[in-house]
Amino acid sequence: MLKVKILFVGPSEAGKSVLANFLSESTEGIGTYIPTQGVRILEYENPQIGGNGKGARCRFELWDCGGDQKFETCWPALVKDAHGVVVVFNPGLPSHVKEIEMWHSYFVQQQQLLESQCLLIAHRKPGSGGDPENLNLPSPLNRLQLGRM
Ligand SMILES: Nc1nc2c(ncn2[C@@H]2O[C@H](COP(=O)(O)OP(=O)(O)OP(=O)(O)O)[C@@H](O)[C@H]2O)c(=O)[nH]1
Ligand SMILES: [Mg+2]
Repeated sequence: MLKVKILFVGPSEAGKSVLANFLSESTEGIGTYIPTQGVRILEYENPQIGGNGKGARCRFELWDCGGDQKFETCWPALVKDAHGVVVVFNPGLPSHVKEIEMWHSYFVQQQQLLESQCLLIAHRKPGSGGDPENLNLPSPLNRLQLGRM
């Protein structure tokens, strides 16, 4: 079976755990903020991706990483053998927009991952400002695929 390791990284409180729970259909929903300590690994199987419907299956590991930089010593272990990196941030917070350069630099550029292996997600929480349509990201972030939610 095809195995895919995807990292969710980015600033604290960006919504990484909420998105990872949603994708893995975990029953944990939106609620009180519980900072991720180091990493949580969520697994799920998708029978459609990577196959022709004849039984080929894909097993995803979502590595939901804590955004606190005190976990930096764990980063080499987290990024090992990753196939893709999703950088989640809140476009309404200038500090987040600044911080994602660091996340991209360590988790993508320094690992020699391709730009096509990285996805930025501008995750706007209800009530927070910022217009994700008018994001002016500096190079090389402006060349990456950007998802808005
Ligand atoms: N209402 C609402 N709340 C959200 C949404 N996304 C995230 N939140 C809230 O924002 C807070 C932080 O979300 P998390 O997903 O835990 O943030 P995180 O990026 O995993 O943070 P760290 O683990 O510290 O890196 C939580 O209280 C969530 O419930 C959303 O789309 N809507
Ligand atoms: Mg988290």
